[in-house]
Amino acid sequence: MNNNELFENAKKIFPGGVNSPVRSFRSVESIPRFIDSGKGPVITDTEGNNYIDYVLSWGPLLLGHAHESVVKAASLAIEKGMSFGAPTDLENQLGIMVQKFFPSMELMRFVNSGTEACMGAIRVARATTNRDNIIKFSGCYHGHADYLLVSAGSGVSTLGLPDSPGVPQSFTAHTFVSPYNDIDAIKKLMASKGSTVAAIIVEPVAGNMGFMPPRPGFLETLRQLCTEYDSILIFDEVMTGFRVAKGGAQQLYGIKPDLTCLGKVIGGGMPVGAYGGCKDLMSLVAPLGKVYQAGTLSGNPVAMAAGLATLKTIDDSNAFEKAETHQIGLVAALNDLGKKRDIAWTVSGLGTMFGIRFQQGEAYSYEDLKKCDSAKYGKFFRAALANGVYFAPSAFESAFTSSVHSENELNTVLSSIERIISTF
Ligand code: KE4
Repeated sequence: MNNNELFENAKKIFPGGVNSPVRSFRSVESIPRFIDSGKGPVITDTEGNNYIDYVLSWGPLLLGHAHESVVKAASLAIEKGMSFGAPTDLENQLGIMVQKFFPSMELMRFVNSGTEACMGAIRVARATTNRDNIIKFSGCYHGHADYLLVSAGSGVSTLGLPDSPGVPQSFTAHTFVSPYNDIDAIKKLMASKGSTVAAIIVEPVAGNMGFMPPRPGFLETLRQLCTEYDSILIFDEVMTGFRVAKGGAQQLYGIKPDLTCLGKVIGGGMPVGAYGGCKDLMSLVAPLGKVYQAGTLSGNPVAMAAGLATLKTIDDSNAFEKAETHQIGLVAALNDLGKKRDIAWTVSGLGTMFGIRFQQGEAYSYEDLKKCDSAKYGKFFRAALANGVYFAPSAFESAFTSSVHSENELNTVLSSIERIISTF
């Protein structure tokens, strides 16, 4: 069956033919490519077309596709049994590796997704403060829990949804939204509501409204406000963990959140999320405390093995540095090309993630970003894809590099972009 036939079949089974909306290519006016395999920096679709991949499963694959040590570890785990619903040493080993890079996570809980991690963290924050209200920032995405689908980024923005139908008004009544990077706005909101706020949850570097770094002072202000009003500061590092730095944004900016959410890289491509923080807070979680959260496949040994092999490789090699070098080289070269060819785009990045925005100048808020030329991004995406380069199929997403994106890929990508940009 060819790609189009596969997609027609898929649409008879799944809404929009996909199992996650951002994969649908709807916002870039194209149809998704059905992928058959991946190796290193390259994915191959079912028709044998190769693409240099900058989505990398939306961030997890810092080591690229089918990394030898990850495949070997997962295969060995599979041969010993897929799942036990009982503790394994693999969970201990991965937890210790996570704590090595995120020492603020004195106690943690593995779950199966970033969504679950954010849900767990917010439940702990509400329990410890005995408060109901939370604050999130417009354009940030923290998974698809009902009360977080408010002014959310990622697929919600990609598809231009006003937020999701099916979420009762009462479920979002305790969710306040403040503009990202707006220090005065959050100070005002906390001045009026702070004593009722259980938690502020933030993407410390926003990756779900394109790539958007924090303004100087923004994260520090959140830390001060949470301390002042006894609210819990939650860093959602599902995307930024092991991406903006090995120890995430909390290491990069030297700010200690009360709770951290992780996902993506810590599973090495397998479904893993985690939330954690200081012992006092996490001791509230059942069975130690009364905050209930559970999961059949939480800490699944095969997923733990894949995550452990990934973090071990990051720990004892220069994998992260290689991926970072590629990001720096690519972003610089694309900005140079933009200046040389007078392209109205801004390419920016940090660590091993980056964003391409058809808009000039920095974007520091969701409002800024919404002014970008997403139609032009779609045209760029389609042209790049036709030339074997797979960027994020949405202007509201970030892109990622890996340790196996080498000079060779950089040169190939740049010559492809040079070729297509002349058609713009
Ligand atoms: P998951 O439930 O998709 O594992 O994680 C939710 C989540 C939480 N927090 C942040 C900062 C995230 O970026 C995500 C998920 N990211 C999207 C891409 N921006 C996942 C891709 C998708 O939805 O298919």
